[in-house]
Amino acid sequence: SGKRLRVLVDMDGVLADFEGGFLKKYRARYPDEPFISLDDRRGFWVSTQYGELRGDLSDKAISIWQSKDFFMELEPLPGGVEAVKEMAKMDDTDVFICTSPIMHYKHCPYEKYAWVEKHLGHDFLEQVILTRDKTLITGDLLIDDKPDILGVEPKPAWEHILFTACHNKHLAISASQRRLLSWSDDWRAILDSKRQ
Ligand code: UMP
Repeated sequence: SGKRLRVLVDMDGVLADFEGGFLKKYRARYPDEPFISLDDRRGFWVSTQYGELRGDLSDKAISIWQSKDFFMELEPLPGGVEAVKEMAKMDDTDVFICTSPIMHYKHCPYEKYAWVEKHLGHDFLEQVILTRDKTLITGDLLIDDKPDILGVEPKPAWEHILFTACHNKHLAISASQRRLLSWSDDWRAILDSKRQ
C-alpha cells in the first residue's frame, strides 16, 4: 500500500436522480406539453433535447431545475449513498462529492449541501466540492455520468469512470474508457485497480 486513493463522485445522475426528478416535475408543471421518456433520452443536456423537440420547451425544461426545492427533493439513486459511505470508511481512501452547480444560484448550491447533509450526514459536508470545472480538481478517479468532462486543464489527474445513465447508455465508448453500470456494479474493483 502506497499513497491514499482519492475518489471524486459526481452528484446529479450518479448519487441523485436528476433525470427522474426532472421528468416528474416537468410533467406535473406542464401536463399538456410533450415530454421525452427516460428511454428516449439522448445527450447529456436535457435542455438541448427538449429544444429539439420544440423550440420553446428548452426554457420550460430549464425552469424546472431553476425552481426552489428541485435539487433538494431529488431521490437518491439505488445504492449510491451506501457505496459512498462504505468508500469513505475504507482504509487509505478519501472520497469527495464533485458537482457542478447551475449558474442560476438562488437555490442550487444551498440545496446541494442540504441534500448531502440529509443523505450522508453533517460531517460529510467537509467532502463537498462545488466547481464548474472538474478538470482543476485532482483525484485518482472521477465517477461521473457526463461523457465529456472538459475544462481549462487539458490533462486532468483523474481517470473518468463513465457512470451509466439513461442519456449515455447507448454511447460507444473508447477501448480505454471504463464504465460503472450502476452502484450494483463492481466499484470496489475499480478502486482497487488504482491502488498502488
Ligand atoms: N444541467 C443543466 N442543463 C441540462 C442538464 C443538467 O444545466 O440540460 C445542470 C444540472 C447540474 C449540472 O447542476 O448541469 C450538471 O452537473 P454535473 O452532473 O456535471 O456535476
